Amino acid sequence: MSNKKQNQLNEVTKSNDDKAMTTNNGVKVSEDENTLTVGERGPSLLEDFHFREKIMHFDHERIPERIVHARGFGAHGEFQVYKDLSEYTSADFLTQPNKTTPVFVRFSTVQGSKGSPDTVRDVRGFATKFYTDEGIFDLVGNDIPVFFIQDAIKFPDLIHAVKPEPHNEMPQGGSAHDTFWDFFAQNPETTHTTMWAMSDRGIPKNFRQIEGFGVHTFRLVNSQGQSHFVKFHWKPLHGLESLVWDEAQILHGKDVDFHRKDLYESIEKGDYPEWEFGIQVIRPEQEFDFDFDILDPTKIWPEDQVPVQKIGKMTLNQNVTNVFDETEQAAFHPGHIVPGIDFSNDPLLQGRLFSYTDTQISRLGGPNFNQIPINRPVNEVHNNQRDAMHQTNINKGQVAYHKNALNNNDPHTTAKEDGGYEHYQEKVQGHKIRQRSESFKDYYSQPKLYLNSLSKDEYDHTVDGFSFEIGMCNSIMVKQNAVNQLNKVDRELAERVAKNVGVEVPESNEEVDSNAKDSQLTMEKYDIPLPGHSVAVLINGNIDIETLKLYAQTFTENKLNYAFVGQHPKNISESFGITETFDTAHPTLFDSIIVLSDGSDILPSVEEFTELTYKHNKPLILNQNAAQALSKSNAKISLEAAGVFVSDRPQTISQAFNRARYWDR
Ligand code: HDE
Repeated sequence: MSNKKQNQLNEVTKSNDDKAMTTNNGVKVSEDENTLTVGERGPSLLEDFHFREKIMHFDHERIPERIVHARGFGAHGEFQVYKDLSEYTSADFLTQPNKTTPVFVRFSTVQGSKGSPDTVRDVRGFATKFYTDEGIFDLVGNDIPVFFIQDAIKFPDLIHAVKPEPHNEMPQGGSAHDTFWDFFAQNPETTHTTMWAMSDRGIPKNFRQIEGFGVHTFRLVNSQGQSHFVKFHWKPLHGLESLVWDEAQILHGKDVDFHRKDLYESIEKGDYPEWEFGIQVIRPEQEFDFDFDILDPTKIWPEDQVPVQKIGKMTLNQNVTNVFDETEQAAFHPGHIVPGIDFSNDPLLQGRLFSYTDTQISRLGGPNFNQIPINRPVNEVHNNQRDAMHQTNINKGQVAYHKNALNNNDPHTTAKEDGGYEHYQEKVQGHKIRQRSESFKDYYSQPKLYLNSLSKDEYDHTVDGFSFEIGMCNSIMVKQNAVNQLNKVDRELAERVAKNVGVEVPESNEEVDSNAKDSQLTMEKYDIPLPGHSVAVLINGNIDIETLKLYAQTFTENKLNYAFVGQHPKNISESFGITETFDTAHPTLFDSIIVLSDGSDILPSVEEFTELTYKHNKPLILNQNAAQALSKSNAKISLEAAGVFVSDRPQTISQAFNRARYWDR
């Protein structure tokens, strides 16, 4: 994190080291084990102020969780723009390549409550707070570039449909239930985003390897007042990866913290997650040049038509000191923008501009949430707002109004030329109506574009995603209606899902007649770098320390994470040993395995580990002994299959692990 925000946080960071315990009023505490009672076995006394204060504070430790995106994890970092973008914007942090802007990012799931598993099938929130010198810019985005609905007035309906059903509060952390799929079928604008969520994008491998999208169309405005329409993107420098659904489900139990742990540990180790910041730009005169409406948040701007320009880089390089104080109290808001950035008329964005401040008032207990350290801008704040719950400033002076003569009219306003925020002066005319624009009503072309652009494996996984989720519904009517919707996009998808969930294939083929593709929609466009890959080395029998050292050295050279997994924990040398056993380690927690055997029979746990790694299409390296023994065992694997390497050389990792999954196994 860069200095400015760090210094500000340091000022309020408290350590207990070498400190005497006190009450909140600063009185030193002499005893913290027993309440004040009359005699050893007598009743407790109300005058025990230390006890009452301690319990009272504890009773109020929790605050309401976020109504959506309750489950999340954050980290600090910094952002730097590559070049001066003053052609498009006057924003100081986008025009000064020498400047480092502190950021705080919170990743989240949407549906589940605060304690729900990380690896559920869901959209992921990707919210970034830029602490710029001109105030806070929050980019409150997701890892999927489109949203389920087009108008903010439908948000409560969407969320009521996807959240656990009210009569039994099930299911937790997922959309595989009747009300979501009923909403899907009755509200066709949901089709595009649902297509993404049912594909591999819905089950990301971790937070480091997701893309991020501002979703809405914003404006960039330059110092001459010229505006361009823009969409914001985050492109991960660690590639894009997903889980396999079976693996994700096992992880719900094996490690509910799978994603947050990965982020936390990567940062602790110094393997800092990084993204490039990108913009797609549409000139004002091009607004109506496309076969979609650029204000419709259920549409992408296909990158083959409007390429993403990479304009900067973000690095997350510091974990929080306290998750509640920072991550839980972080208050993001799409309405937090700075000079040089403005809104479009996207009706979903416009509604969000009300919701986020409103929700913080009940979640964070009043309108002064901006004074909480994580929410404070790094530049100074001066205005005439006063009082209210949890005021932590001491506001000096007699005057708290504008305009005034008593205080020289301070705090004074600032002209646009000197950095005052002025809204883009868009000319708007019309009748007051409640009506969806006709240009928003093509619900199916872009879902078809998405499906056409997937690889065969990605397409098959999407069929599986729909089949699981719709298959989990109880109502035959809901299942049939959902499949009828799919039939309006893609006949094959509808036929396969109908068969898998046991409903009728719709009579007529209503699919979108288009083979159009976009090259940037498949996840396979990214290479997967070796650093950060995690491998479990399974020790079957006695493997000499020199061999293990050789493997460890190769892993370290290539920045891999690794664990030696054996039957019992054992310190082989001072610096390393068998750190994990077959009881604590699990194949879903690693990206790949290497099996080293001394020629003895394969242990049942090694066999199980190997089979599951194989089933989840991950790379396997077997030494000659292990390969021989496994071929004689009952393990359900084929040594000839893709991604199974027989080798005694640690260097085989660079060949074996350059693909995350061998779908063609
Ligand atoms: Fe949100 N959303 N949202 N949302 N959203 C919230 O704000 C809301 C939408 C997103 O890590 C809430 O502080 C409405 C789109 C993220 O703290 C709430 C509408 C996108 C986060 C809220 C939307 C998002 C939220 C809940 C429709 C992607 C988590 C707690 C008009 C572009 C931020 C809170 C964090 C959180 C309302 C739609 C992303 C209730 C009314 C579209 C990443 O204010």
